[in-house]
Amino acid sequence: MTKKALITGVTGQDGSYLAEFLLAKGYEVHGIKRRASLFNTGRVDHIYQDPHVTNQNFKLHYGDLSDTSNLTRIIQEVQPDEVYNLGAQSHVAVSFEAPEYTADVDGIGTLRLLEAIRFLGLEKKTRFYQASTSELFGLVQETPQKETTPFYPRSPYAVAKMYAYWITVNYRESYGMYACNGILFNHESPRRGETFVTRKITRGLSNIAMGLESCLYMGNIDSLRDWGHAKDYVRMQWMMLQQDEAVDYVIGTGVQYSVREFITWSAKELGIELEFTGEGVDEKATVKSVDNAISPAVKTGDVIMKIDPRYFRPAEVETLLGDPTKAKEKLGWVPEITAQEMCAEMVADDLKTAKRHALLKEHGYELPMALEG
Ligand code: NDP
Ligand code: GDR
Repeated sequence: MTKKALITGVTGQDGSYLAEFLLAKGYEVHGIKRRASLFNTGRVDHIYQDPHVTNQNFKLHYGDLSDTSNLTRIIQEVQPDEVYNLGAQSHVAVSFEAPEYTADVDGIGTLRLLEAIRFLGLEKKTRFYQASTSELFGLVQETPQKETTPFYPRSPYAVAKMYAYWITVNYRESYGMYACNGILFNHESPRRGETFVTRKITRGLSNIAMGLESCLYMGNIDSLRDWGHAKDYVRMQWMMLQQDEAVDYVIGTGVQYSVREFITWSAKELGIELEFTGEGVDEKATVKSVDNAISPAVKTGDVIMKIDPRYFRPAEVETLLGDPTKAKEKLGWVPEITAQEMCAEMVADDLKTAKRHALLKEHGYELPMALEG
């Protein structure tokens, strides 16, 4: 029997990689996409199947995590073996701007899915994966963080995800559902949203290399993160639903770097050596040397990174470092791609786009250059 999976957030970074992964495993994959005034399926367009010409095994449904009846109807229609709840307002800084919406979608949205599964009598059939997060650890109580580390959320996003975490545990314990949390540390890729820090850096510096922008404005570059590759992490999401019993796992690499280091690596990939001077809001990065074959628009002495306090958060998570020992020992999961390899892949991809845009600009076409972070 072909297994059926339903993915919320299929148009996002993880959703797109997970859909590819499950299709390759022979699943029939259903995804929930939001109605938007512009196309928002860029990350899954390459796996789109025209219902008029194929026997579809990848199907998209309009829906929203804020809409109970919609979610219930989709689950009833699909009768999924596995539900992956990846949909969320996933930007921590934005959650301070839209706390109520974030609570509704990220917190109550999870309850809506679990309740739909229960209401439809699918609690013994449908396995449930919840996209939990290292942000739960927030103001860290122990380093490195593992499954037993106490939570201390520091943003409306993290507080909403904490509700989602516990309601998932509660439905497992109350109704015997196979429901589990992957507590995932930051993971990135060329498909990462443009306003998350890694992609903001790789895209911004690539644009600077090609003369499309002149300076990257950053927030707290002292921040420390445990960065992995999204491809490694979606494999683990699937593995977590294939066990004899539902168990929560921390997924990280066990290695930590600063945002400043990520800037340094990205610049190096572009043939640029940087010097950081100044402190706090006065810190800046100046070009010490440059290989103009890679970055034709950059000169020695250019200041290409400055701090802009508007990117500081009302409450910051300064440091996160995962201890994935349990996942390694019990599931045999190990990340295959290092943060540096991932950074190189992201820069290569963004540089390709920047070159294309530079060519368009040279020929008189206007480009949208929004760089909010
Ligand atoms: P993205 O922001 O790339 O994707 C989020 C997805 O959720 C998008 O498809 C988005 O749709 C969808 N979405 C947003 N709001 C709603 C809504 N109201 N109803 C239905 N769908 C909605 O996130 P990632 O792929 O990076 O992350 C996947 C999940 O994992 C998220 O829940 C995130 O919070 C969590 N997580 C992510 C980590 C990371 O480092 N990437 C680490 C730990 C947890 P649209 O495309 O239309 O915007
Ligand atoms: P995070 O990711 O908040 O950890 O949440 P993000 O990449 O946004 O920030 C990481 C760290 O970098 C600092 N930072 C900046 N961040 C952004 N976005 N823009 C900037 O200009 C900037 N300058 C410095 C931040 O302050 C922060 O400390 C991500 C999301 O994917 C969540 O959904 C997920 O749950 C967690 O990772 C694990």
